Amino acid sequence: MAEVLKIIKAYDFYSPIDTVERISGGNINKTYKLTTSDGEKYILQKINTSVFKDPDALMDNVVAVTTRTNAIKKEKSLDKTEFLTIKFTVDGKSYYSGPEGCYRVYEYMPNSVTGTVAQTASAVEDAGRAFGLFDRILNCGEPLALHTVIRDFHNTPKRLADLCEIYKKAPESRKIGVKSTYEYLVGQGEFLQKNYDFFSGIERRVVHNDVKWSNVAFDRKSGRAVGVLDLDTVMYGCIADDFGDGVRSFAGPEKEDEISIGAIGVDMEKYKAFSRGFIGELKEILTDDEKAAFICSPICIALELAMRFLSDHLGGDVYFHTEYEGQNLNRAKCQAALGRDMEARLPDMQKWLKTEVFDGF
Ligand code: GN1
Ligand code: MG
Repeated sequence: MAEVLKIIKAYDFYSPIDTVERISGGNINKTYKLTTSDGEKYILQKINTSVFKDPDALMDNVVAVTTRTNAIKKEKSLDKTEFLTIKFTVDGKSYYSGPEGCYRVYEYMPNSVTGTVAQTASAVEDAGRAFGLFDRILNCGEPLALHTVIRDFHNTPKRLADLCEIYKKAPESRKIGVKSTYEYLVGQGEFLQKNYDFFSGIERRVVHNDVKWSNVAFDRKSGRAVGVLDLDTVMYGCIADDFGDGVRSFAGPEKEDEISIGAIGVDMEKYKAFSRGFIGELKEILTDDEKAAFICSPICIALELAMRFLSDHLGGDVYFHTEYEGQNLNRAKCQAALGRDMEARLPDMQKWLKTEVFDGF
C-alpha cells in the first residue's frame, strides 16, 4: 500500500485520495479503486510486466483503442455506452514507470459495478451486445495500428506443444491428479490443429481477446451493461475467438474453478442470449468464414484455457494469480469438462446459429 501512495503522487487527482481499496478478480494485474475526498473514483493498476514484457507497446495500444472508442462515442452520440479513458501522469505519460514497477490509471466508469449483477440470460445478452459493439467500432474506419503484445495468443497447437513440453519436465508432485485431463487435451490435437488452420486464414480484425463476465461494467441502478473493461489484449486476431471466449465465460459455470462436475456445462439459454447480443451487433460485417468459425470457437477457447491452466499448474503457478494450492488444476479440469460438454452439444449450437442467428448462411 505504501507503494500505491507513492505512485499516486505522479498524478493530479484535483483533490486528495481518501481511500485505496484492492479489487480482486483479475488473474494477471493488481487492481485498486481510488476515491478522492470529493468522491471521484479512479482505477489504479499495477501492470504485470512478466506477462506484458513491453509496457510501452501495451500502453500504445491502450491509448490507440481508448482514443478511437471515445471519438466514436462522441461522433455517434453513444450516450448509453461508456469506454475506458486513461488518465495521464502530470508528466503527460500514459503510465508510471519506476522502481516500484509500472502503474496506470483509468477514469472510473460512472455509476458502474462489476461482478455483482446476476448472470441472467438478459444480462448475458446485454453483455454480448457491449462486446459486439466494442469489436464493431474498432473495425470501422481507418485500421488501427496495434502492436502484438503477446505472440501466439490463440495458437492452440503451440499451446498444446508447450503443455506437452512442461508435462515432460514437471516434478511428479505436480502431476498428481493431472493424467486424465492431460490425456484428454492431447487427444484433441487434431481437432485443434484443424480449427487453428481454418481460423488463421480468416480476416484479421481488432478483437478484445478477453471476453469474460468480470470484464463487463454494469450500471449500478438499471443493471444494463454500460461498457467493456480490460484492454490489455486488444490486438489483431480472429473475431470468432471473442465469440468463443464469451460463450465459455457467459454460458459456462460462473466460477472458473468450479469442481462440481454436475455444475459444468453450457447453459443453452445463455448461449443463445450471448449469440443474439454479440452477433446482433456484428452481423453486417461478418464474412461467411467468420460465421462458420463461430461454431467450433467456444470449444477451442475452452480447451485452450484448459491447456494454459494445466501448463501453469505443472510449471508451478507462475502466470495466473492463484488463491489456493491446486486452483490452476481445478480451472483446467473445469475448462476441459466444459469443452467436452460443448462437443456433445455442438449439433444444437450449430443448428441454432445457422437458423436463428445467421438466417441459414
Ligand atoms: C487472464 O487477468 P485477466 O483475468 O484479465 C488472461 C486471459 C484468460 C483469463 C481467464 C493476459 O485474464 O487470457 O482468458 O485470465 N489474460 C492474459 O480468466 O493471459
Ligand atoms: Mg485480461
